[in-house]
Amino acid sequence: MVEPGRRGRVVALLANYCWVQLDQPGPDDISRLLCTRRTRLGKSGQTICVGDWVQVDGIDWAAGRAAVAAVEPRSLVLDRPPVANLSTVVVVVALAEPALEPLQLTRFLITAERSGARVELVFSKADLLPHAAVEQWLQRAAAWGYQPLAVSTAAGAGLDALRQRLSRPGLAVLCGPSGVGKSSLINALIPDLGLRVAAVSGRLQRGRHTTRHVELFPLATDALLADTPGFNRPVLPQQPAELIACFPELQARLRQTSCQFSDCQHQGEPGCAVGSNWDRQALYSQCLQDLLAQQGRQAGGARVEAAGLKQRGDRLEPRLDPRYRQLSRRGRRQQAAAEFNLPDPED
Ligand SMILES: Nc1nc2c(ncn2[C@@H]2O[C@H](COP(=O)(O)OP(=O)(O)OP(=O)(O)O)[C@@H](O)[C@H]2O)c(=O)[nH]1
Ligand SMILES: [Mg+2]
Ligand SMILES: [Zn+2]
Repeated sequence: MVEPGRRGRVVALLANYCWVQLDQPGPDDISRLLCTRRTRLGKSGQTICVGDWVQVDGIDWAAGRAAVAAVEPRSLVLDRPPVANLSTVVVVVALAEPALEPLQLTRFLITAERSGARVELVFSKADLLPHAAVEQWLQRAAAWGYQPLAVSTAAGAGLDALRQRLSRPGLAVLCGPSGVGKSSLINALIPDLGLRVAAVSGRLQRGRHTTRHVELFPLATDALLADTPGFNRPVLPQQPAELIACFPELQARLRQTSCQFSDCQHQGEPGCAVGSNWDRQALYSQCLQDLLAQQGRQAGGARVEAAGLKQRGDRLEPRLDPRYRQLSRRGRRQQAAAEFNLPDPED
């Protein structure tokens, strides 16, 4: 008998395989299959992402294997960490160890806002700061337009409130720097999971990139949590308008009084409705500068490339035919990291 195809969701991605959790369990209650992907899919350029809804066929129940035959259209997508069909991004930053960097936090919030998903903000390791300092951060972030939570897995604080927020149906993706306690939080919310965690190290108490893959875990009925590898520097959008859309407090001001300049970058220019007396104004300006610098580099790079040249340090060199180009050691490291879905070694 030919086993008909089944629908499921990609819950983890390895180099050439993925784990698919089936909508309906099969014989012997098998609900998870290790799947390759049909070459046809690869040829059509269709990628597979954790969170994807897929059709699998060629099921071998005894071996627990199958192949992904089709990927359903995605609703929301988060680029980094790569997750499809999410409903919430939970930005997690530690109040200490590693120290909270407001610019880094803002970059994570921008990434979260850009995804179009609901955004939650969690301050972890609340046990490491005095109560008043924790309160101060909560109030600051509330003024930005968030309803932040302070949690501590060490003291068991704030976990019930977090569980409640994340238990609604959908997929919530925890993202943030390495070492802030994302895996620890998921361990605290889902007993017996036993995800690997590791102590922060060094003078700056940085994380050690313990989690290496995105993986989905069930928290409640229809509610999934994604653990992801930490990274340090989320990318910015390409255009100032996109950046402006990622600051809720700026949006709130613009809803009250629209700015008289249609292409205003709201940097506190005279006559700008937004003004400059808002908490994240300097952070916003920094992001805007970084974005414009990145635009400049891209434009410069495109001009250099069009001339068949490449930038090497401060010199321009003829570009080699890709067939003859040897990857630098750093290039090889980055390629290996990309293949195995590891964090960018440059982070
Ligand atoms: N003091 C304190 N330490 C915590 C808390 N939560 C986690 N930690 C510690 O922080 C360290 C890093 O935790 P992880 O859960 O591995 O951090 P992560 O965010 O998953 O890190 P990556 O997987 O590298 O992205 C571990 O030593 C944890 O024990 C907390 O609430 N308080
Ligand atoms: Mg982790
Ligand atoms: Zn303005």
